[in-house]
Amino acid sequence: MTRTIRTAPASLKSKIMSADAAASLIHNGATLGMSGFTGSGYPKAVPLALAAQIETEHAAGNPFQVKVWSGASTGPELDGALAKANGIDFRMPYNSDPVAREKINAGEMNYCDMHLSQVAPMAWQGFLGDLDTAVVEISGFTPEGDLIPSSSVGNNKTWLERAQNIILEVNSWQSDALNGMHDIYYGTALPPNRLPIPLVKPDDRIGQTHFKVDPRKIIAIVETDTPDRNAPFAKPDSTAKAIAGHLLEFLKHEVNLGRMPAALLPLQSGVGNVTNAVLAGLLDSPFENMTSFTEVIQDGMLDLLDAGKLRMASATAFSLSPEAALRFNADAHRYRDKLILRPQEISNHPELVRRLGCIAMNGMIEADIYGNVNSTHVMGSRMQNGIGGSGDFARNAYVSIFVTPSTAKGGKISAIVPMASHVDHIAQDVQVIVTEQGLADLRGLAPKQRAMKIIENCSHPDYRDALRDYYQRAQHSSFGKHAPHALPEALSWHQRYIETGSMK
Ligand code: 0RQ
Repeated sequence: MTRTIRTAPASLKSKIMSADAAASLIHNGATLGMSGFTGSGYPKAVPLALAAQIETEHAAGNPFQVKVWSGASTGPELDGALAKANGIDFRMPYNSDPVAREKINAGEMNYCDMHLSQVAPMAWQGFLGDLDTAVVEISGFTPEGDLIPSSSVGNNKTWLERAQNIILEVNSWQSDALNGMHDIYYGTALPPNRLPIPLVKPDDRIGQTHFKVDPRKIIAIVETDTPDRNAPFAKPDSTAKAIAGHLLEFLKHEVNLGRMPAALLPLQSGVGNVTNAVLAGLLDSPFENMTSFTEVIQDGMLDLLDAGKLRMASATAFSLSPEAALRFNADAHRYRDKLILRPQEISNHPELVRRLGCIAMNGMIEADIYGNVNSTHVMGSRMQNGIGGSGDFARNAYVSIFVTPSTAKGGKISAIVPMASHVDHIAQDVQVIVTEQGLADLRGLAPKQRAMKIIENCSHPDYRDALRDYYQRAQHSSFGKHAPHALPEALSWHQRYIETGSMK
């Protein structure tokens, strides 16, 4: 194992500068490829300095905006600060920052929400345009001048290769033990030269531990010592525990019927409190020797590793609470051999998700009575976060599961609606729906059979009669009787919420 060094090799020492000096190398209109995925491994100093610079330019009456590409969500020092400064003209492929969300929903920021596995290939295909500067956090250099990745890999390999210039932030807050944890695969190519990806088990290593970089492209190195965003998880409440309980019963049932091995299949778990609660539920389950092939490593996965329930996890990033991040940093050498971080085009690759047979578990905004799922657009028009990796996994999983409380906003919204106000996951990609009310196994069912299960098993009692009533009437009035709908009443629930603040 090569030794981690925090400081730049002698040949790059002249590139070390302040964040302000590095930010001044970024020009109005630039396209920036930022590191960062679910609040980990994003640059923290240069974006803040750039935001201040943008505010100064705006105060002087000068236009200044940039295009920001990333892995997924970043942190307040990046998306928050740049959005607040009105500094982002275009953002892709995922955002969860509240300030940026408001700008997007006010129609003031162009946002291109993409499947996370498709970002790097699309950058190589040229559809996204040129990349001016990569701004990438690393945890150090090797003595040979290669880059030791940080707490997320995301699209960094692609940004480092595609960008004309590179600004590096070397963050000494990141654990030394990250060195050796990553698996950076350099074998991707565009058709007609694309080859099978040689990964057949979640723990296979198919690449190298460090990023290659052309040192001539490095224009600045900034030293930082700042924690990742690390949002806390809520303690599982009774709703989350009930959802986890239904899901665990389902998995036990699948094993008993011989449809899944006793160690299950590689788990993919989306972000959020409910999916974290499911991981907590697995602690007390009979499953041993589990693996995970997923996007993010959450608190629940560290617990499963500690308990010896999870053998290993493959992801592209950490997404830990502040306490879990401290726990990881204090003991990172122990976790290192059980965790692999890969580029997101590999962690989320449809070929691999399908080959490994992942159990995909993702959150959602709403589902309709036929099982179409909306993960992104509240009331059909307001962007919450983005599709993230849910589509990469849902379409290709061995079994695709969506979880949600049956109501939102204190019961004023039903998560089961007559017709989804926006569809991210078509009914064919949605095999199981779970709420605290129960579980609907939709595999092999026709639309009308699905509707009965979803209404009876998953909807909240406050809305169940109204859903039954809608469905009955739709069967009489519908143009076609395959998946009956009463139009335009189908979306009247959403309109009622917009007009009165409640779907009731
Ligand atoms: O809003 O924060 O203003 O109160 O949505 O909802 O219940 O806390 O649930 O954290 O699991 O998020 C779909 C957003 C669920 C998430 C979504 C409101 C609710 C609250 C959050 P407030 P909860 P979660 C891998 C997979 C897409 C990306 C993905 C998500 C807020 O799971 O972004 O799957 N998924 N990635 O009040 C109106 C409804 C609502 C609603 C919830 N029906 N109507 N508002 N909310 N349901 C990870 C990555 O790809 C990085």
